[in-house]
Amino acid sequence: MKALLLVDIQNGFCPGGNLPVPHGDQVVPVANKLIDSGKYDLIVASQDWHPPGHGSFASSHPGKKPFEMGELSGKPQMMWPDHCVKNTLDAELHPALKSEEIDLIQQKGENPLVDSYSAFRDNDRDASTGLSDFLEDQGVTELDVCGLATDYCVKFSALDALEMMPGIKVRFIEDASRGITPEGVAAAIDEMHARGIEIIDSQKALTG
Ligand code: VGL
Ligand code: ZN
Repeated sequence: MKALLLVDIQNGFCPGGNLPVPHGDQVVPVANKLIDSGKYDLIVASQDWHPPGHGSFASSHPGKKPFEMGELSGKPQMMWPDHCVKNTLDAELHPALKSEEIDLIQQKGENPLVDSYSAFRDNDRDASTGLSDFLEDQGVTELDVCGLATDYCVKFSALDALEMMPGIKVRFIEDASRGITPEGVAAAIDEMHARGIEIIDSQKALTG
């Protein structure tokens, strides 16, 4: 069983959103091609889904500005702009994404006291979302991962997939992903590659 994981392709991470990833919307047509390809038995998407006043928001920490480091529950935490507040337009999947074809939407980031970059578990590696159990129950042995943002949620999701589902083959689809900073993207790709994730482009995913 082969699955596609579309990470956080939400308005909030696209131009015009509250935490825009440069050219984030450019992943949408590529993701749609992958969705329509017939190559995947299962398509899942993650959705960053924060309560108002989430502890990862700079606005929840007096004196802190977005993109500074701060602390959350005693641990270092990047201070983000308010983003992807649940039940707002910012948190909705991009309207052009073919979401009718998505089999499961995994929400994450609801606990105000811990951030959750990965679709599989929170940043403390404590609470599992249940996505790894779901994929294992479905018999998934190959997982292609792409979306937003390469240097945060995509990277942590891909690494957790590898770690939490022993034996699974994980590939990262580079041109179906965008990151927050170029240095962050380069480091994320190096780290994924070093851990055994194959770095591919969508052409390979569609044909190979
Ligand atoms: C993300 C920062 C904060 C992401 C989510 O989807 O990469 N980044 N929340
Ligand atoms: Zn978030």
